[in-house]
Amino acid sequence: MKTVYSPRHLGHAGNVELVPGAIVPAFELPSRAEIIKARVEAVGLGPILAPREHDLAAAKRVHTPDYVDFLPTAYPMWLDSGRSGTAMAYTWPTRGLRGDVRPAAIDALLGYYSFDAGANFVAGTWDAIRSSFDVALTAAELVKGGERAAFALCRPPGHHAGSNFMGGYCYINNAAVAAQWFRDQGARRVSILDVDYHHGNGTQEIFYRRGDVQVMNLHADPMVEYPFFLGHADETGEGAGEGFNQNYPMPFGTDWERWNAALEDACGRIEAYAPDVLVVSLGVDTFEHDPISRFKLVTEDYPKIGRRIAKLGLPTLIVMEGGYAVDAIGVNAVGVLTGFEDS
Ligand code: Q9C
Ligand code: ZN
Repeated sequence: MKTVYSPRHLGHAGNVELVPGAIVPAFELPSRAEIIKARVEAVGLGPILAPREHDLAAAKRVHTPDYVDFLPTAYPMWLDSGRSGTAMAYTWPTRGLRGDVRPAAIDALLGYYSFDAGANFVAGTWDAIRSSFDVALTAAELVKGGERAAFALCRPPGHHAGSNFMGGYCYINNAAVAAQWFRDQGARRVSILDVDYHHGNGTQEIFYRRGDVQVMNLHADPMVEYPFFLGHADETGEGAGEGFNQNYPMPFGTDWERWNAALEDACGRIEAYAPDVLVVSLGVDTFEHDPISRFKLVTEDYPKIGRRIAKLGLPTLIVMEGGYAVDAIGVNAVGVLTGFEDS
């Protein structure tokens, strides 16, 4: 399997995030992608390719143009306003406020275009976002060109980013962009399988009213886990999308047996939908030792995920999302890929 990777993610570094009661170094670290890349090399998964640059028009097929255009301006605006360090939102147009008037100040725009304080900017953030987008589309091209599968080693991740909002370390929704790109290239139906620990609220929002992109989401119950406000089992799509969104919220402590039952059900629905191509949002924050998560998958489980996905027999684009147990992230993420290759 070929991997697409860019070192331009490295500038997205030194970020901070809010945890209850404190501002701490962000869990979403540059070393995550470096350790995955090193593991790809160590196991000899296949060649590692640099991305080709793609027009941002492909991002504007799933995000609003004003949102995409805001992203490269965010940090320059932050600097122009006399600040340095991390640009972070602190106010949001929630219920009772005007969400229909785009404000002028960067302080307000950061909140206008986000649902939490988790997608922050430092000097290299836009370049990393841009490279992550290029990585996803370059890997998608490999799959379109006939590869059985390709691995987009995206950083930053994407699945919390919706049509006009960022959040949860995500800015451009790489998996959604790629799914839409496959459609625009002639795929009739695309399935997205999101196995990240957190619900992929952005991906769900983008495709919720569409029947041409099926979205399957396995994640911790949003009653008790981030992103909290979406990801319940009764969210099955709307209008033309009715029946094409499926959520599998699971309790803290979920282990392989329970998680695998959800995976089996999701795979059955994908088989019934019979898509032309599969996009996997691959998070390995389901790992028992993940510092911000509460599932109990073990290292030996990850190749089993890859084997089950391979059994679908579909052209498959695997897009990197979350996973914060840095020491194990390479073995776990690449374990999915070698499991796929072995079957
Ligand atoms: N800092 C992904 O896995 N955690 N995003 C909020 C307070 C947000 C995870 C806890 C976790 C976002 C792509
Ligand atoms: Zn996650």
